[in-house]
Amino acid sequence: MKTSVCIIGGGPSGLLLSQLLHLQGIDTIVLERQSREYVLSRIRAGVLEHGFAELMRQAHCGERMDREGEIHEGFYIAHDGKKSRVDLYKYSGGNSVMVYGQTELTRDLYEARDKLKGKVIHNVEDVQLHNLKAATPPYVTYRHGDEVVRIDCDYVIGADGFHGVSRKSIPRDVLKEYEKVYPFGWLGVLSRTKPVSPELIYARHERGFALCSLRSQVLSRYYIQVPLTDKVEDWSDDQFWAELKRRLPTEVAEQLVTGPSIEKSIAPLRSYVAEPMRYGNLFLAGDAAHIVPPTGARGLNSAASDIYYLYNALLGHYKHGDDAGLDGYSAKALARVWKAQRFSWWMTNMLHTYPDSLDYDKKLQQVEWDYLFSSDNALSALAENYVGLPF
Ligand code: RFL
Ligand code: PHB
Repeated sequence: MKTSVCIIGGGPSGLLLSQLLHLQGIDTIVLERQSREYVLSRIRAGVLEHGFAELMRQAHCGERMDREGEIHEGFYIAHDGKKSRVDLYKYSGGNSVMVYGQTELTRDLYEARDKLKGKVIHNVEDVQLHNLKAATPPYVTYRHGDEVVRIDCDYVIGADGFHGVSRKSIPRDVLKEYEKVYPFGWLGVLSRTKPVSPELIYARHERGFALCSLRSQVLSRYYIQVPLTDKVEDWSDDQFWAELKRRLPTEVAEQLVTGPSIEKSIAPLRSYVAEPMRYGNLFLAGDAAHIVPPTGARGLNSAASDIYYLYNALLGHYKHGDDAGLDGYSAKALARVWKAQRFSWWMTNMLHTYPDSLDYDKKLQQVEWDYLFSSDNALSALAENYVGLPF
């Protein structure tokens, strides 16, 4: 087989890039290790930056998002038994975020790819990247049952998530990795219940962080901070709801509608960046190159900004014979990625309880609140990062 751009990974990054390029007449093949059903069963992000929502529209995938997604102009931070609102609209100069689940967004991207007869190949095994830095063009091989298939291409895009093969294809002495592992995870529950609040609540509590989020007015998503040693089986639904209530202000806890969980999982928290994001004709995008703890809702949004840069760089190459975008991709993407890292680290530190924190650290956390809610400038810094820095 032959294509212009071979994309490894059929998650949101890979699908969005393939859809945008297809609309410009640039041929792609997407290779996905899992089945479509599996990809669509993963419950992940819920908050999209306004710039990402715009990119979905540009990809002709925004119709259902605009109909069913919710525009949020603020969220709450709860601490010391009370909650304070962050007015995103006011403090970001008129911007907002879109609350729309990653599962739905991925479904929309798959449907759009089907409509245009885009080539997305599922259940591929043993993907290998070849000739990434050779004088001859690169190619990708994979196994489908007993058959080994070869795809010749101009460029390979590694959009295969944190555990993918693309980043691992870059020699160790070329790649510089930056990593921080947090000593806790998030236990998440999805339930068919009315959300406790129309806007998200990020709650700091000495027992640990909690988050009240939502997917719609009938579908709630809640998280609590748990030790890394906890297993999902350790937490019955009743135990989860009881612990969540303990960490919320009383007026919120009293309003909480509980019900059976329809999904329950634990995600460890990690910050990670791989540099550079280009190796020869391989370009990394999204979770394949960087991970943030979910506290600042930046992960999927950072993936989207990579795709924005990559899409424009590939357009430059194919439409105008101009490689400046491709040559500058890694530096440009990383500059924004590191800002998202900083913001996610700051939100995580501000809101979580650390097992070994000093009294000194606790005092600093306390003064962080006092400062945040007493300074318009501090609120503006929070708001402009949360709605998304410009691409
Ligand atoms: P994905 O979604 O991991 O997709 C990669 C795809 O590549 C496939 N793959 C391979 N395919 C072929 N060959 C191989 N060798 C392969 N290896 C892997 C995988 O099967 C998969 O389908 O990466 P992508 O597309 O870069 O998207 C990134 C986002 O998924 C991620 O950043 C977000 O989910 C992070 N995140 C959040 N981001 C936000 O912007 N806002 C949020 O509110 C938010 N909440 C979250 C989150 C992540 C969470 N978890 C579970 C880590 C909440 C949680 C709990
Ligand atoms: C979610 O709804 O899954 C969600 C929302 C905001 C976050 C993280 C996760 O910061």
